[in-house]
Amino acid sequence: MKDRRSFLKTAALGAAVFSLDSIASAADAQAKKGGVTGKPIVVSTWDFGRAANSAAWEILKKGGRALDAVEAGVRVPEADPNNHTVGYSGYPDRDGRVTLDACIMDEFGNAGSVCALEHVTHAISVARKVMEKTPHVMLAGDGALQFALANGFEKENLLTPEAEKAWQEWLKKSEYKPVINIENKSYDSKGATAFNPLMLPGNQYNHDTIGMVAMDANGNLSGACTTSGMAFKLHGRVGDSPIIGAGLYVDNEIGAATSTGVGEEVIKIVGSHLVVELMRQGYPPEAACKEAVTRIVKRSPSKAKEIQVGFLALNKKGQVGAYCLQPGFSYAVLSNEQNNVLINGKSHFK
Ligand code: SD4
Repeated sequence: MKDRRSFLKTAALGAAVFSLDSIASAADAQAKKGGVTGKPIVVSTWDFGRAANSAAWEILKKGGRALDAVEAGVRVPEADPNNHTVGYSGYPDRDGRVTLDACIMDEFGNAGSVCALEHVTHAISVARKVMEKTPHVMLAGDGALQFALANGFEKENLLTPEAEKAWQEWLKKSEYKPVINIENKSYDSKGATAFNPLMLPGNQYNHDTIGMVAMDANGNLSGACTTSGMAFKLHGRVGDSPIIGAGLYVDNEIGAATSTGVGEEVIKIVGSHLVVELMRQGYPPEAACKEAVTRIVKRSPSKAKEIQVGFLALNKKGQVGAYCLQPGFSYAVLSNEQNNVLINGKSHFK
């Protein structure tokens, strides 16, 4: 049997020599060290994940279903006017239109999704309705809006004055560079070198998508992911967040994973599905996320240096792990043992 240290060494040599034996012992070692956080448990991306976790916990602590918890959880940042990367007050696309992407998945493998949805704050709840009320998985654009309005959602203006102002500012140069923030480089004294609205000093939330996965007291898993996508993107651009397997994946036998960052890179490796499949092979959550990040680096080493991508995973044992490209990716964990702690994910680049 190998200990955790030798497992990590083996892992560094690459997946080819990543024996299942070493993976299993690493998971056991993590469990012995208290890495198992048990059930119920909810985890979500970024610092705003804490408020979202608290809402989800209200349901989980009463023995409620993980699906209800993740929906309630991500509705918090969706409604937050100070959050410009999710839901209401999200930064618009380059035409000034706020378009939302979201998806949800339950313990039965059911899935629902909306992409490029306008005028409805709670894209996640529309995604859930798609899952529960239609034979489809995904509705897009006008069709998604039409469906939402037919199902009782109100038409709203999501573009707040603050977000509009940032867009107007961007229009002055209209530089088409919808880069994602790289957190540690966000607030140097000279400001960002390239204009990046997500880096504006004083912007309370320079973070991105909320991805949340949870396990309820019955041991069932669900997940939700919702975003306004990249600021000032091309109209019609859709990221990874509403794509089942890319931005989110749940397999109730194995675990669940979600992602944040530059969606194009996540889509190309079908990131969240990859993480869950790696966990099926025995990888602990962090190692699975790390391998997914490594694939992005291998595919496009120079691009990987410029962008942020983070994965967050929860396995059926209640173990949590994450890994990202750049330092600064945080995630929040709430369970009976973990009091909504904010953890900094380990990163590929230091
Ligand atoms: C997207 N993944 O639209 C989302 C945005 C995001 O960190 O998560 N940014 O590509």
